[in-house]
Amino acid sequence: MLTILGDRHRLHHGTSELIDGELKPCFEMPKRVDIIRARLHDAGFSETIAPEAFGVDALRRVHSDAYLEFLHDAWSEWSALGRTHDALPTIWPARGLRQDRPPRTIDGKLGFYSMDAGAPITAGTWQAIEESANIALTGAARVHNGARAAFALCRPPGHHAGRDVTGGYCYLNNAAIAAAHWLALGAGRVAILDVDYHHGNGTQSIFYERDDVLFASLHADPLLDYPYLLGHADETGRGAGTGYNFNYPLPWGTAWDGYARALDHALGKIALYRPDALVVSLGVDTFERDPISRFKLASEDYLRMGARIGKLGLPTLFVMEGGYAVEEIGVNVCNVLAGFEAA
Ligand code: OKP
Ligand code: ZN
Repeated sequence: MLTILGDRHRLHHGTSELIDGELKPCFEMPKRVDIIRARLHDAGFSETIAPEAFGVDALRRVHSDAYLEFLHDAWSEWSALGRTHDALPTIWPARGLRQDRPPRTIDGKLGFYSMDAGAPITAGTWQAIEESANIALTGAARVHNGARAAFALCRPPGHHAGRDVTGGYCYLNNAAIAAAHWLALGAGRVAILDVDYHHGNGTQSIFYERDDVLFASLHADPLLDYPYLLGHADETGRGAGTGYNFNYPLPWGTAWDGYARALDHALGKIALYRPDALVVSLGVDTFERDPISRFKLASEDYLRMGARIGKLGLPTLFVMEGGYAVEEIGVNVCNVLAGFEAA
């Protein structure tokens, strides 16, 4: 399995996030990539390459110009006020507030472009998110050029980021950017399978009215868990996108049997769609000992997950999303890749 990885993710290391009403150390940390890299090496996945630079046009297929400009300039505008700690929003564009007049000052912009306080901006955030997107783009290009599959070791993750909104550790939607690139390279249909514990609200919203990208997501029921405000089963797409969005909200405590039933259903929908390529938003926060999640998948289950995805026989790009049981994240990710290759 070809892996695309880089070092600039290290420039993004948020200090704290709001958990249960307290500021606690960020779960989304550079060590996640270190552990995955070490395990890739031990598991014999030694074919690694650095990302190419794709430029802003590849990002503009998914994100608005104003949002990209905001992300690019946020740290300099924040630090110009003498602030040296992470930039976090203090207001959000909730019901009843205007969505059409971006504020001019940085505190207003942070709120306007955020869904929560889960995506701190630091001095190196732009460099890190730009490289993370380039990692996904390089992976899509490699698979388009004939590789059976690739693993984009993206960090920060991306699936909560919408066209013009950050949230849940996400800034640029790497999986969506990869899918859009595949279409630009000539693919007619791309499917995205999101197996992260949390619903991929950003990815869903980006492609909700389109029939050239099918989105299927297995996740904790949004009535119970983050992101709370999207991911129900009755969200099936709109306009041309009607019938191309599939959500599988699952209860807390879901273990392999219940998970596999939903996964098989999702894989069946993807097979019927006959996509030219598959992007997998690969979160392993479904793991039984994940510190912020409540599913019960065991490490061996990730072999089974990878094998089922591999049986589709599609050109496939795995894009790293979540997974916070840091010591076990490498084993779980490599099990998905090994199961895929064995299928
Ligand atoms: C990002 B990804 C739990 C708070 C959860 C945000 C979680 C973001 C997950 N008490 N905060 O989908 O893995
Ligand atoms: Zn997650």
